Amino acid sequence: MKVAVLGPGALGCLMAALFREAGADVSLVDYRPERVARLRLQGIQVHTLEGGRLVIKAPIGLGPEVGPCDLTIVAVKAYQTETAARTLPGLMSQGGMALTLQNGLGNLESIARIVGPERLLAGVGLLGVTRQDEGRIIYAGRGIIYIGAPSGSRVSRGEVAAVVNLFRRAGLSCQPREDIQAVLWEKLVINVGINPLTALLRVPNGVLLQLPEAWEVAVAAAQEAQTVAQAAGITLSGDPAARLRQVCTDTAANRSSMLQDILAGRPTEIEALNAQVATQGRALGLPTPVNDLLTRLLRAAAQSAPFKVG
Ligand code: KPL
Repeated sequence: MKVAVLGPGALGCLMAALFREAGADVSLVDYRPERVARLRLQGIQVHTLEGGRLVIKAPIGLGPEVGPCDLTIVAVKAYQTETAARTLPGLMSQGGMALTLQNGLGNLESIARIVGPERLLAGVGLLGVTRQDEGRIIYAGRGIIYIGAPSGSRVSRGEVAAVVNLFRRAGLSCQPREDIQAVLWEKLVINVGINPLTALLRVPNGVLLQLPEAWEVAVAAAQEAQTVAQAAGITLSGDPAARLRQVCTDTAANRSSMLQDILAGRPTEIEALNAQVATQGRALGLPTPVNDLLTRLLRAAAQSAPFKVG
């Protein structure tokens, strides 16, 4: 199976490196020629918390150099999905699949607008991976990846199983899910709790468990998201606080993706996370005051960057 990974961020580099290590035919795709040249030279460096370091030279190219691929993994930030999706027709083979492994809601819809829903897969990863620098990442938390065909997709169970096996051969723990829409929401419930709080307070995920006031806000945001999901007809089992606690424990040393974005001065994924909960809550007549406030604070944090003191 020929695979492209779209986006050389933390997750994209990790996927390309692990697939390449496992002998898969994988290429990393970027849109910036200077970065492609640098990454070709230096390779991808994967550091582990135990002090291990791997340098992997996976093929890296601009979109038009790479296709046609049987599987294209979209691993860009949610705010880049619309732009990245425009490269998909040139990357996907006839009958090829596109798999979004992104945070938040709205990515599937943006991709479907360009290539249609029929060959789409959604994936949800609970991994801790931090981008240290260009092409240099820390693999901080080994979690699970769920993959499934969302509604409107015609990807068969056998094809899902083949993709799941590809991930497993790369050493990742991966499971097929028929209810991937619910899994996307389960991850959203976690992200709306952990990401904005860790970004505002500038702490790794595990520290939230030691800050009772921050923890209460994180749990309240997650609970609002779960209520909105249920009102939207998505059945989520279990207690959001327990789920948050588990992920904070499993990825304790990890810097959330939103914290990494804030520290690097990049836009954050707040619009695909807490803002989505607020918008969908409003449409369903449900108040979401905690998600509203966190959305505003993160928007303000981004706007305040040029005025920072100290
Ligand atoms: O998905 C994540 C993120 O940082 O975006 C978690 C699971 C919270 C890991 O940090």
